[in-house]
Amino acid sequence: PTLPTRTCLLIGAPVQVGAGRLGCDMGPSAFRAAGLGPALEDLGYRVEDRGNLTIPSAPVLEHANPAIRHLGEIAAWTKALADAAHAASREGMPIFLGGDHSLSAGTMTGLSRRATEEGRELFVLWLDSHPDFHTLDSTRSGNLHGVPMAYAVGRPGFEGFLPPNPAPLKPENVCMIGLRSVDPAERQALRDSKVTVHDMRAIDENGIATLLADFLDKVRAANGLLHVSLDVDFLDPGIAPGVGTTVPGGATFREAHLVMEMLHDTGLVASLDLVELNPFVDERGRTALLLVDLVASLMGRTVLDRPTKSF
Ligand code: B3U
Ligand code: MN
Ligand code: MN
Repeated sequence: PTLPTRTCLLIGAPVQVGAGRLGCDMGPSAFRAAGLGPALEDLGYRVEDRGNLTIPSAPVLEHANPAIRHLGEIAAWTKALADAAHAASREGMPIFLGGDHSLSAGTMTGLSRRATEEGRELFVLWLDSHPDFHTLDSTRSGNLHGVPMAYAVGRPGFEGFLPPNPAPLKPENVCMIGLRSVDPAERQALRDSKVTVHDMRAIDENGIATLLADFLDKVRAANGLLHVSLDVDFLDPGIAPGVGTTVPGGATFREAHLVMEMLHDTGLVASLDLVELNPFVDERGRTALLLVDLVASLMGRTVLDRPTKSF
């Protein structure tokens, strides 16, 4: 099968205050400089670069948890991104160029609204070393890139942030692969939720293809809309140093490409977040270039011709 659309929409989201260090605001520029647009055009897609989103000057929002930082600004980004994702998802395949992972609170909200309107369900493949499953009450760092999944699935504790999503993502439609840095409060919350979680041990024991194929079967059976959220720290820091929170023992080059190739074969991917790229700590653009190659695999680049179904 081919992807449902032949138009890719590049949408920059230079949000950086959700992360613990500055620099993710340069991510959208780095993806462009690394040749993301031309790589997609080489594969036959029409590419529309919509430039970068901006937010109006945000109100200061207070919270009982004194660790929380930049709540008003992230609320403004979440709203802007939800609207952008909702609108873009009917025009083509949006690719969100982050920006830190707080942006996914917005993209998942907008996409689940779209899915509901179409009478379908949103599914999310979360490729990350972290689950980002904190609520505003449980986060210790106060960095809001640690909360987007909790917001998207409608966990309580976001009162005063934004109105709850009327059509939240179902936890049972979420699959996390690559986990290796999980805080105690997140671990407990994941245990109590229906989110599918695969840590690095699960990858080592089963192979990443088996874990992914099980999830993709579920998405296909439900005729779901699939969103992929790719945090750079899913990858091993040895191949992807351009991220503020490197965690050792991540996905290898070959595992990452295989995931992307399998996703392409399904034809189910409707939208993509590329998050946490920090060009300030990268080495001569190598992480941005690797991500461009991974997106090319996701969008159909192959080494040789293949029979249509490969797993
Ligand atoms: N769970 C920790 C660490 C973290 C989450 N996401 C990233 N780091 N990138 C926290 O700060 O919430
Ligand atoms: Mn993340
Ligand atoms: Mn992460």
